[in-house]
Amino acid sequence: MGLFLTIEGVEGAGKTTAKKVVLRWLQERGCEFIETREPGGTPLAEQLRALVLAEHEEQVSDTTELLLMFAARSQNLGERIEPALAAGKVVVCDRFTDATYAYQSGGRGIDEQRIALLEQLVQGDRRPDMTLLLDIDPEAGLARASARGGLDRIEQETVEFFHRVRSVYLQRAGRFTDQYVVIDASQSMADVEQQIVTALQTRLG
Ligand code: T5A
Repeated sequence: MGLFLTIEGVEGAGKTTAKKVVLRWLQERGCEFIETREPGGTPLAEQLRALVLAEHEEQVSDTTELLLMFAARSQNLGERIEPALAAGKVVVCDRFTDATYAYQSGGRGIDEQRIALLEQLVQGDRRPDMTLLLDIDPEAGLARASARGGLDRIEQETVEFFHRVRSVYLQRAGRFTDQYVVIDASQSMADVEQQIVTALQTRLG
């Protein structure tokens, strides 16, 4: 019954690059897959993404941000993720609820129990089968992201914010060892690619 694979990490860790490696690996093995991202993945969820990442004249409250992430997730799950998994496909998703724990709990300081409540409401028992965590020092990741272009509302947060985000990711990787594979994303692209391929071969064969 399908396989749900997510890719996580701080800004500029190389998730987009990693996703290409995963998709190529699946393609070479003739696996049926879809790719998606969060927030986003459907026309409505992409509109929510644009809203939550944009700068606004008013303050965006932490709870509003949290709810927009889960609103987009609900739409992506219902329209794309669940139907693909039910059809036996691999779903490759750039970020999912682990990002909410990392950013909205670690970064913003929202109690993780509140996130767990929304997780249950929106996802039921659905959790990723495998998560590739691209781990990099936030300063290095932000330098890569800045070199690429303008920064969105969340990317403009302080370096301390992203240290807290990274710390929650690493805590979760230590807790959910069946789900997570930690990739050293500070290495060269070729080396990161090799680590990803090894992880896929080890976990998925
Ligand atoms: N968010 C999301 C929440 O707060 N809560 C949530 O629940 C969810 C789902 C958008 C934002 O939303 C937040 C988190 C984010 O702030 P996003 O678009 O996925 O999420 O986030 P970004 O991290 O902004 O995505 P980026 O595109 O910036 O980062 P990537 O995809 O990690 O990085 P990538 O692959 O584009 O690489 C960045 C640059 O580095 C180079 C690439 O060529 C590129 O130029 N690079 C390398 N350079 C040297 N060596 C390597 N190994 C390299 N790998 C990549």
